[in-house]
Amino acid sequence: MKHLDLPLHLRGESLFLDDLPEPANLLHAAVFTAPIAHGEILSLDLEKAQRSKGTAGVFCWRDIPGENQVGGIIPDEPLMAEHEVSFMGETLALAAAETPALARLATQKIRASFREAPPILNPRDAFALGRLVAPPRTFSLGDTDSAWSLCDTITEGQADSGGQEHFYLETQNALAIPTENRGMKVYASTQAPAGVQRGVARVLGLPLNRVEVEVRRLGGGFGGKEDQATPWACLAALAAFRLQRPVKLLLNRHEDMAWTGKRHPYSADFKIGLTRDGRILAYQVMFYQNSGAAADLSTAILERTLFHTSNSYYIPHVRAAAACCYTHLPPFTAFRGFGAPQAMFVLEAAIHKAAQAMNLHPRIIQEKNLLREGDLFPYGMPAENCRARRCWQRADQLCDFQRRQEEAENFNATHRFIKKGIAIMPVCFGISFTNTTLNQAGALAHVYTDGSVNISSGAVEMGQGVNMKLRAVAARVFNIDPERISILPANTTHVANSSPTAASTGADLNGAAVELACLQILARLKQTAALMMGDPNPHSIQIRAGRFLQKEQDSGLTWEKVIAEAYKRRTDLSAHAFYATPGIFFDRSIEKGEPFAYHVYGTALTRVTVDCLRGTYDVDQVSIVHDAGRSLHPQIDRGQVEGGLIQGLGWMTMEELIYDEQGRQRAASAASYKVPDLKSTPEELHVHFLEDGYNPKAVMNSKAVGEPPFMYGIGVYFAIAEALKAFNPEKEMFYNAPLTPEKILLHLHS
Ligand code: MTE
Ligand code: LUZ
Ligand code: MOS
Repeated sequence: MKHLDLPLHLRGESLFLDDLPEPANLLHAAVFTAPIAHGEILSLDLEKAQRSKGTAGVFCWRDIPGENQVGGIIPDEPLMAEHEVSFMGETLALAAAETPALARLATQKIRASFREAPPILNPRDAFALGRLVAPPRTFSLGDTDSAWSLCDTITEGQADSGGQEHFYLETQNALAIPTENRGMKVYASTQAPAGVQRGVARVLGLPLNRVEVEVRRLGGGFGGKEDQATPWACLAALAAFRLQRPVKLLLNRHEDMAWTGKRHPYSADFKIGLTRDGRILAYQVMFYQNSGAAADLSTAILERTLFHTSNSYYIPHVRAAAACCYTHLPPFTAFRGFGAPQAMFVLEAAIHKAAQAMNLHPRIIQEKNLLREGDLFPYGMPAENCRARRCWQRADQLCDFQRRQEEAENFNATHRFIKKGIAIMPVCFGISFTNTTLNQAGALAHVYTDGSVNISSGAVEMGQGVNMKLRAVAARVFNIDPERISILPANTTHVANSSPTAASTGADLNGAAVELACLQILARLKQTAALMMGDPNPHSIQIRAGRFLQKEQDSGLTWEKVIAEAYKRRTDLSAHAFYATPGIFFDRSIEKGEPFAYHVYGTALTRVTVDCLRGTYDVDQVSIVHDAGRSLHPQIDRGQVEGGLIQGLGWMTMEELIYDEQGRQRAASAASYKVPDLKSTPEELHVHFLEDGYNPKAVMNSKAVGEPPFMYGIGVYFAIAEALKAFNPEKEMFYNAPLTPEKILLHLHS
């Protein structure tokens, strides 16, 4: 099946928010943000700005008619700072003017004074000061304390991972248009249309039915627009509401990089205990999450960290604790993997360190401890339909891990400054929002009298291909050409109360709702066809390639003919349906339950070459065996696996957020923040989908694919670590991502 959106993208014809025709009377907004990370606001003078050329209005928190609050889970985040600044880049005021340049000029005329206070930037410092977003949480399985005495090797250490800029191509932006009777229509670049609707309603003091939010598509979200598109939409809506004129707000790249939230940096302490033959008996870990200055999604992300403490492994005794720590940095937020990559990095570091102590290749330990059917996760859920070992074995079959390791060792024996390393990275990722409530979706299908079909859902297309997948679902139910089906923009007036498109569940949840909606219409069409055939039993009727069959015989009735007849007989050719993932639950009072519909599994082999004089490296090969179930669209899934891997290896090796002591992000431009490019792509990149995958827990036996492949990138860190070990076997490895060439050089030669 072709990916029908691609020709539009390739020709540059796909419409993004900034491409929409601009309404008459449009104003452009710009914001004035805090130049310090922490302190008291002594004064804020908007007067000169208000008189600035072409400026229609300048606003601060006092101009908010509703609540000055955008915190989604915890109400700790003002839309605009009132008396205190808690991160550099926090919005203090907003100007609306005739052009974007004039709006920025107006903000430059705003004067503010502060009583500065020292910022806290490190989560461990914050923890020591008791600056917690919520009480720490602990997941445990077995009896970790008594397990240590049964271990032959116990290894302790620290593992830290840095944040990550989303670097979506389309920066944060929104267009707000006042509607009659003081309502508001907002075009937003958000993964959460209903979240923006709630945010705007809250800030403007309006009921939800007076706020309409529409999203055509995003130029990338990656989690950065799950929560953090809302404030920008609220700011545009605030100015539009006050001035009763359309207002557009578009951040430039530097503003977006400097002011918006990123992946959470984590620091962790671990302790791991193994038997002599490599079985992991006990694992203890404490995660310090750098949450930034407001909760945002931090508590949900921390929860997913805990759920993925043991990744793809069965560990009988686990104690994992974690805390969200407030610092004076822009609130960190969702990013592909949502806290799970941070957890998996720590466990791989622990395994790597233990392997070094035991003089084994980590893969020996990894393989020995892979999950088996029925094994318990630390939250008490058994692994069902477990593919951990199958993916590993298939990858081993395809790549021959032993031979790859020997090749690297042979090479290393004859090369002094160039070293090779291999690593295997197994991944197991739980699918469902961990907040059970969010696992619901609605869909609305219309069949028109010419046989074409429109589908609405809450799903947001952000490049991950969910629209094409929804078309595939509808096309399969109706058995018609997907070209006859269109997916409408997500709109809060078509499908209400939608969850964000996130947690990799976009196709699962919305696809299931679309299937149910289409099935309702199909049942009515079969009934009509039965009447037309004079057959009292619509169950004997099938539809194939746009034709109705009766007991496998072509009836001569086409899709169009039956629709025309159904319309004539006054049959409803529209349907709304609703899907809620069955069977999931979680009890936070005991931290046990079955929060996920199922898990996604996979294994990646990584080979790297490190130049130990220069500290530079090449990723020679990544070979992935991934379980995509019965894919709704294999081409899209391949793109997701490849893209996820590359984004993951960028996080692990080159993307570095650098904050100075004042809390300023020093790498807030494309020139100073390094993201992977074509040259970072492995020379050899193989994606192999596990055979005979099926998955009764998701629509049409498919599997979610969006986030899990990100974590294959972790393998690159440990492949490099193996190469470094070959160069200097005595030196103890450090676990502090990203593993940049600078860090490699310092490690090797200091
Ligand atoms: N792929 C592209 N091209 N662009 C994106 O923004 N976001 C990722 C992933 N793949 C993203 C992407 C994230 S963080 C998630 S949660 C899923 O897509 C969301 O889409 P899905 O649930 O429909 O898979
Ligand atoms: N968002 C969310 C997510 O609200 N809950 C989740 O469990 C989740 N998981 C991954 C990505 N986004
Ligand atoms: Mo993805 S982090 O769930 O938007």
